[in-house]
Amino acid sequence: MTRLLLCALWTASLTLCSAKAVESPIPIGLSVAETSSAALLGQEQVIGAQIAETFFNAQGGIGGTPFKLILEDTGGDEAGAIHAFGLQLERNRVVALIGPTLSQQAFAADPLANAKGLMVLGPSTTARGIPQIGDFIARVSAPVNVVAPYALRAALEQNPKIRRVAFFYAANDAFASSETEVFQGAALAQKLERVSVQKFKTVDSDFTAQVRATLAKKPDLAIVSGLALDGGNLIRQLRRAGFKGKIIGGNGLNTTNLFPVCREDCDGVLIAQAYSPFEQSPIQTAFRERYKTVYRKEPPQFSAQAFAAVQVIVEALRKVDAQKKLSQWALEDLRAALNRQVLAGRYETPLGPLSFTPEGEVVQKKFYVAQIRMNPDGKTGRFEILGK
Ligand code: 1QQ
Repeated sequence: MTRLLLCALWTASLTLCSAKAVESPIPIGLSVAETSSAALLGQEQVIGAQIAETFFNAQGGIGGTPFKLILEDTGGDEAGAIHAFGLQLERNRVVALIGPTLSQQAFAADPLANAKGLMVLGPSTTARGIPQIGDFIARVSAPVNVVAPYALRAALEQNPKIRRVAFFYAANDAFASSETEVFQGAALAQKLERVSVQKFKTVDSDFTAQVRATLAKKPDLAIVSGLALDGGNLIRQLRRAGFKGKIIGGNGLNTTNLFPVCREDCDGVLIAQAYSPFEQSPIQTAFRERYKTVYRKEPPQFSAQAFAAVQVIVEALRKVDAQKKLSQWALEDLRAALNRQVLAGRYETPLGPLSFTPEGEVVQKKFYVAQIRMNPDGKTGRFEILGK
């Protein structure tokens, strides 16, 4: 409204009157899975991103101008992500886009944003090949090849006698397919025996056939690459069928929302982490305290990564704003400058110091492994970071 009025009075100003000028508050898109079973993961992302929104706006936003997260739900599939990304690009005119939750969605939706010069910063996409989608695609979520092997090492430390490994993966999911490749490669590198590889789908709920085939091979470690609902059900059925060995869960099981699914059978599952609530740094403490005040538990990795994604965009926007006030930029030019600035920066985040390769891959130093500890009620529990 204000801009239209100014345009009428001041038609000579090209940037102000361009339909493509940057709005205030500055719109940053957040498109993750707020609905569908992928929301077991996505809801934690919304929480982390909104904590960052309040925190950085209280510091003055971007050079005194507030920013606003614009949410468009992707649901859990490719079509939902494509639809949400379209709205962010054209209707919401966001300066950058954080999302989607799943790599499977990113491979479908990211190319649309990339083609229009809109940066997509992945808060949780970990499959091989995400930053390579295009020049405008980056992620704060360390990839499976870097993170997953930590869980295998932890399992072997806890039980050096492990020899026979069974793998399960959701073959309809890009992340799970990518993660199982990494787990299988890491196991073979450790001279372990791959006794079984079972496929399923993220929509499956009955794993009888896969569990039976696996148990026949007498593994002493099972590694599950899927999402929270299917993966949780699989673990429960594996334990109910009598499996006593160790279980590693992949990144798709990295949430306390798993607990109502596998219940007491979640106990003992090992999951690698790109975040620890116990690292000491001012920003990590600020994030952790704000999270704990509301949710009364330690923050999960997906919330921390979403916070970090917002932080990266905000700090890069502040740098761009210091060169020329954001209100003076045409939207297309700002989107391009922001992409360059994000990749050039270094950020002190709750995940530790982050930077990016020129391709948009995150550079992060420290990783952890958590073990699930269920309470005697069989419903509640926590992720215990090992060796903290
Ligand atoms: C991916 C992931 C998800 C399971 C995290 C939410 O790592 O799809 O890449």
